[in-house]
Amino acid sequence: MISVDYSKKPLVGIIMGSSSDSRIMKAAAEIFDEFKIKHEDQIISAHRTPSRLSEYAEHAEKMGFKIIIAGAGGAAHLPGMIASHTTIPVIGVPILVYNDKHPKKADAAKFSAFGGLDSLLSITEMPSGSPVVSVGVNKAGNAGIYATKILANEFPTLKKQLKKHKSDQHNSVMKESEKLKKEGLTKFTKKKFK
Ligand code: RP5
Repeated sequence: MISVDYSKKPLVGIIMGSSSDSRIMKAAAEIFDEFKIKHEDQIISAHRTPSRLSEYAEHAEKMGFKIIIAGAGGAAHLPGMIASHTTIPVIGVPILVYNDKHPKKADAAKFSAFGGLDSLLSITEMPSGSPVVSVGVNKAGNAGIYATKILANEFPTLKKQLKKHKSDQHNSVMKESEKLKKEGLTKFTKKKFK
């Protein structure tokens, strides 16, 4: 019997290494908002607030989170470190660092030196026995959809909504394709990317 109301009790924790990541991570929140899944969002830095890692993991377990979505850029230890503190499955979001929080600092690069590959490898190359799954660089929205799919195993309403989400995507591609066919590639592209 299902007793939890996922629209009232947060079953997902979204965390990120810095406020710089929030513009990317908001795509996950937008998916949850669309599906009316309550989520709790926090900043936890694996490097700047290391003591919060175990505290947060304990908090997540107490709250009964079923999934944690963790986004980080650069060295990106957050997803792996949280995963090492808890049995709750973690979805990592590698972030192509914006780092424009300190625009006046001489060494403030807008993007990480390795264009997000650094965080992708850091998240996916966890040692055997301590897994974290990862979406693509900056693909926080996919993390949201994936988490919704996991929750849908338990909540049939979400499964229905996901099916609709899929058919909406199908219809939107069909609509664009019709337009492209009617207008021809040259006119279509000129209008779309003017
Ligand atoms: C990482 O360093 C964060 O996840 C963020 O992507 C990056 C830059 O953070 P700030 O220096 O802008 O706070 O730990």
